[in-house]
Amino acid sequence: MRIKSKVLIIAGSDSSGGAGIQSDIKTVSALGSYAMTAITAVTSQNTTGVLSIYSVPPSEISKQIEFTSKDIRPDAIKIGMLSNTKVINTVLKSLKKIKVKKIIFDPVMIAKGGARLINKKSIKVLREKMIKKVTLITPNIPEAEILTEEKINSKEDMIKVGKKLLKIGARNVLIKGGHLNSKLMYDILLEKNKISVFKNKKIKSIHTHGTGCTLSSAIAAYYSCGKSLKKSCEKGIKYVNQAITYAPKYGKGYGPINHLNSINLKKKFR
Ligand code: PXL
Repeated sequence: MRIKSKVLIIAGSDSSGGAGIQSDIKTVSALGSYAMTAITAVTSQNTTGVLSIYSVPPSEISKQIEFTSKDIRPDAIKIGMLSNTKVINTVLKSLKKIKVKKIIFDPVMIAKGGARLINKKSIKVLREKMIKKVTLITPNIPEAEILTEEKINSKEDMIKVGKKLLKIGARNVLIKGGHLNSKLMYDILLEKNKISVFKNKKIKSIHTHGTGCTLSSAIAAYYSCGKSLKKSCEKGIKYVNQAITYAPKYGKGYGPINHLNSINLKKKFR
């Protein structure tokens, strides 16, 4: 297979392999692109929860981003876990230097089991700085609520809050509807003058660890290849839905999804 594009992932490591940078690398690779990384934090966790978080020193984060990109220029960047204000400001500074245009930011806040992945002070910096510097933000409902200090109880509320995010500076917003109490899944993309609603059947499963990370990486991979933002979201959602459907059911808690679902191994490699 010819490699389609290059994606730099700036995110935290999940030792259990289902979320974080591990899921990002698998996703980008499974969709045919080349994955590079800048690790922002190292978490020790399994499917039942997060045991500990170690934040990588900011100077090491900027070196990973800048030194790597200077040699192999990313076509797009995916950003995940940024655990504190120093890390956020460091990443912003490096992004300014490397000048990559296509950036997908997943404003990661809380892990599936409830552990905080970002401190409270950082929310303000995300809201006032970070969301303005990226092409797309992909909050789930709780994250969108925290960023806007609004409540979301319906599809209409998702649109209202999405509009508010645009108003406070986000360029494009994909609000993921998985937390809404409804039979169908609504993921809503708000671009400048266009709203797209992606409607899908909700897949009942507890094996959904890392779905957010995976989706934003899939979007970054598609977008890096030249697909439109809307097409990238549509295809990214399909990829995640398949990955949930074929989850391997590992672990005693919220298990991983199947990132490799898109791959067909050649006979000689089986
Ligand atoms: O799903 C959000 C997320 C992001 N990054 C890391 C994580 C998780 C969830 O567990 O571990 C490193």
